[in-house]
Amino acid sequence: MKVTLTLLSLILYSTLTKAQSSEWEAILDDNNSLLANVEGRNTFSLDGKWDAIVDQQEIGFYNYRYKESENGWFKDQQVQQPSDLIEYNFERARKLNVPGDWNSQAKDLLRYEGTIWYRKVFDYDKQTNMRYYLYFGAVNYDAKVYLNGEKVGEHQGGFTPFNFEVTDKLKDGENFVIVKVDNKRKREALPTVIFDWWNYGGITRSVQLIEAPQTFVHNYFIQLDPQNEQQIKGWVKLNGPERQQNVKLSVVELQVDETVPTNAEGYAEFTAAVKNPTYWSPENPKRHEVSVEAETDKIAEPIGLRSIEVDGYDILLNDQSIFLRGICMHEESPYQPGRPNSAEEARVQFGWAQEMNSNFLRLAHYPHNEHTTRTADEMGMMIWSEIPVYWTILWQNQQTIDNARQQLREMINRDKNKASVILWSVANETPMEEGRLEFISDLVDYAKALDPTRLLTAALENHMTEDGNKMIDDPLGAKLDVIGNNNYCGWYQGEPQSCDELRWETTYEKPMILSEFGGGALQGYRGEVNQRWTEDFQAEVYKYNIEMLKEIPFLRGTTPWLLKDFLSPRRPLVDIQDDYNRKGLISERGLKKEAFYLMKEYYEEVEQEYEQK
Ligand code: GCB
Repeated sequence: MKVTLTLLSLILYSTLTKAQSSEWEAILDDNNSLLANVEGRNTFSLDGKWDAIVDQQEIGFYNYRYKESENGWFKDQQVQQPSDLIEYNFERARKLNVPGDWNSQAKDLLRYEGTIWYRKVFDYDKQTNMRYYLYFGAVNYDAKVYLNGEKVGEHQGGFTPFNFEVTDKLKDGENFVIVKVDNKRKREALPTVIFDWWNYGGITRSVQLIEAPQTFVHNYFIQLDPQNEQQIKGWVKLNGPERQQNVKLSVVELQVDETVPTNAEGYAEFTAAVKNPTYWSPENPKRHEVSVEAETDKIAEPIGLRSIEVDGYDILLNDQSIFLRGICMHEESPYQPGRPNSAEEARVQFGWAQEMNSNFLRLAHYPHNEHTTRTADEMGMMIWSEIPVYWTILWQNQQTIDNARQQLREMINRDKNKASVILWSVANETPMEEGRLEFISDLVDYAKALDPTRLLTAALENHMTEDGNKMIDDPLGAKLDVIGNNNYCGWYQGEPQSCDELRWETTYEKPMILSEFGGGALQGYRGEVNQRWTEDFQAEVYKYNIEMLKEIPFLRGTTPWLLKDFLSPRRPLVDIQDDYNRKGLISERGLKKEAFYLMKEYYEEVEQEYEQK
């Protein structure tokens, strides 16, 4: 284990710690900032059938002068007087499952982009001495939330969780939540108007009412100290009237029993020695039960301890040089279109990846369901998690900048205690436009300040040198720990058979992950190796790309594009694509294509090579 600290890293570390606490300070001061570890709390599920009104022109929100209406509209269940004109009725409305995208629940909603009003009526036994938060795992894209007719808040961004305190608005007895969900694509949004996946709308992840004592453990960050692998390090934040308390951090298995006093803001930092812990790894995804116990609240969570760092071209997990044998994955159910919603579905797809000898997943192109990252923790899959800064974002628009920071913050906040997540990615295939470098650099700095325990990456583009080599010299590379790069030799560029001759250069002495490569095939369609869309053509693309990979000296991981065919409106070719991006190694019905086995074989070789190191 590395224990030597240079002066430089000490200075850097203390600067980082300061930056870290100040960035977190603003977040933690916000009463509605994300609660850590929802799974570990007392919750009341609001999942199930919700009443849903499709409102294409947003008549429930704007009046006929296109002004936001103050008076009732769809945020209320009904207007009071029988003589009133009422043109909506939640009772008789269609029902939609929550969690769930609306597109896969009804034929007429498959391509719907607009507003749907959701309502859930529920009975609740409210306790007078408790506090309550309404928690949404994710709503795509714009959510306006009302409880018992009063607005509790809104949120933009389709893939991250959010919560609002509703203690004052929640009633003992019958309550109703109404959510206006709008998934219209917008130029200033993240992602913007064009992207290569289905724009699944709706309340796509679970909704829960969280119960907490008056003063409760709002948030905590507990990880192995990146500077000392014999110690855990972090902070805890209480919320409520009694913020100054003694908080006990314990990990029974590791004989950790540390009590720290919180300050007037309810905040305390801690470090605690851990005696020879079993480190989390894909081979042994060991997690330790960690409990955070304040005088008024207690919460526990299994947390894995591992280190992740770079050294020149190497990526070190627990000080061992590793190769990330990965695969990209969109968030779609294993056997049908639509957003998945269970750990079982994550397990099926991880099972496929592991069968291919993978130890790593790139969760494209947005933060996936928490089932996925939690399952990764359990099953020992390392994770690349990214925000949808994809293609051509409005780099200089303040609203876009703020929203990117918000989505990044929410992604990190939710998964910061998960050992599986080793890489945060801040962008995918972004063009060299004005404002782009500043925009993404700021995100890298922000992510580093929030989380100094993980590595930062982005999927960059490359260009050809005069000698016909591939060159990565994107100035953004200077900010990153690991260089991601997407390259489709044999599919978008050149013949498959030319790919093994391609040579790679980079100006950075950093590890590279080939974060996308591959080609499309319709499963079961066989033919010649030069016949596009056959499994044979796809296999040929993989065969020669794999030969190319073996010659890249700074390559430390690959995530081919991708595990499974997925729905995308950009793929209309009849009888071949039929709205599916066909670059999966597995079809949308779960059937493997030839190229799957080539990757499996390649990863087996790499695994053996790295075991011998
Ligand atoms: C890419 C994008 C990915 C697309 C893929 C493709 O470079 O990052 O989102 O789906 O190419 O299939 O073209």
